[in-house]
Amino acid sequence: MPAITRLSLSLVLVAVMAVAVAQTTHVVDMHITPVEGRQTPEFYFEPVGLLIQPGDTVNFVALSPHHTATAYHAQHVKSHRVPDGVEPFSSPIVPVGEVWSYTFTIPGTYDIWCGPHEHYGMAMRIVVGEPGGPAEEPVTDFSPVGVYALSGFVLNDPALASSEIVARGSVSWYDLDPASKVMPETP
Ligand SMILES: [Cu+2]
Repeated sequence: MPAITRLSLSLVLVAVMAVAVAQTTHVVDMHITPVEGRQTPEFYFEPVGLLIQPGDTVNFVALSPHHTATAYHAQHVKSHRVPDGVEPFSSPIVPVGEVWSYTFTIPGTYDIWCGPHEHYGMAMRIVVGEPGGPAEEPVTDFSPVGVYALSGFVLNDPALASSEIVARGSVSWYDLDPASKVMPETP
């Protein structure tokens, strides 16, 4: 093989390896944690806010039963809170101890919810590359077919602003205002 061709091939291989190394796998745990003095436990993703890069994969790990990781997509629910061009996606109910993986390719802001626990505030935000898209708008319609109940308060928490997610890289459930995790009293 001529030297020049060997050199080109080496450069291509180095480029391919660099891309492979650049793709990171992140972990998001799906929790249920009892709260002292309250009948209802907390249902949450940890971290609840995460910055990743296009091409990165997130492993959603079920540490407790009956969780899904589901995009707020107009083909699932009324609320559309993923960037333009993203296909609807959802895990099945992830068995305890198992993992469901999704690779994010399109940049922007993604809001994700858990099918069985949206009512209890189990929602999260992932920024892929840089913020953008409909999830940049605050939740205003607390609809039974949209961003329902406590999940709307969680997604509106100042710590989940995408600028905060970009600045911190990762936002813990425990970084949120406790007031965002409790249903307001209904008269
Ligand atoms: Cu859940």
